[in-house]
Amino acid sequence: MLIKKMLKKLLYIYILLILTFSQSGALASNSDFSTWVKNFKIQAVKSGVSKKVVEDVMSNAIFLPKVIGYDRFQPEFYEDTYTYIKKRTNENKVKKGLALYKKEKLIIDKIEKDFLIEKELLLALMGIETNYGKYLGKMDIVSSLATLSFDKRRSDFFTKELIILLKLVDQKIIDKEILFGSWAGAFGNFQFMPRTIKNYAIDYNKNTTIELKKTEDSFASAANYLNKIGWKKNTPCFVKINLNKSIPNKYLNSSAGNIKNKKKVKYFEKYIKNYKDLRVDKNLLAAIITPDIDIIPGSSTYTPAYLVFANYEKVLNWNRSLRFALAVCTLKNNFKNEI
Ligand SMILES: [Ca+2]
Repeated sequence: MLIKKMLKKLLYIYILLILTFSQSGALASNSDFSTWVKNFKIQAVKSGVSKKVVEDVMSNAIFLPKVIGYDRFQPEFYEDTYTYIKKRTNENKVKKGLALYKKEKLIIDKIEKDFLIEKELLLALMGIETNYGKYLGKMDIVSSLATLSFDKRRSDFFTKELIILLKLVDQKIIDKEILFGSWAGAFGNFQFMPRTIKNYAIDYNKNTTIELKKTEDSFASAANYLNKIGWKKNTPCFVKINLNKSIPNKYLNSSAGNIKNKKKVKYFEKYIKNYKDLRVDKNLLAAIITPDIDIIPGSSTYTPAYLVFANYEKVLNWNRSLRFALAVCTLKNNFKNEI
């Protein structure tokens, strides 16, 4: 425990250093950033955004050093699985979700039926993404996306997102005056990135605007997204397992990028101590994940371990983090016993 605390402290110091240096270096990099904006504007116009919208939206974009700090200090990178899940699925989270459900029952039940997505899953995603709309983020999304595009780590990804965002403004699908969200450019109750808005957001109540900060449109858009990417209602997401040490290493997944070596559950029987207690169809295709291996120094290789199914990978599609998907499905299960 002491080592864990020290490690956390070191990480905090590291992040403070990053913020200090990037802020003092901000003046020096300001001209670089302006050059980047200039080039980006040309690229955006070339990809079909009107010149007027490019100028309008990009004229106020600034470099935000703290966004780089957040990018380097995501809890997915340093919190162990047990801590991560516990923090996000506690009793209070369940209580708040139930209160929201009680208030919006009619519309949430209707959306569950229309899109074949469990209300418990929708509540869990909203609870974990924004604490039921409480933390929508106040960051200027254009500047966040511009900062992350200017930064080298995931420049291509964020540049594409920013261009999509400009197109959405250009097509009047999104109002540029309301572009405030998370440091990573995500927006609304369910933290949609621009590409997600473009592909899956819908005007469910047909009042001609997509309102991702309101219940009707945001729940329906999230349900539509899950339905389209292939979430299957009433099939499992994951189960916890106790592994035998005889399990070959190749079956242990610890990267959310590529879940490998899937087999039918029954294939893994000899490697799972609690196999007989698993209440899932033993013919389902599954993979094994051991999320703490690469992140927590000295973590035991075999715990915690989970069998994950097709639905789990759909949640990874939403947010590529092994812990995020485990937390979402855990909270969903916690609701299951209450609703
Ligand atoms: Ca609407």
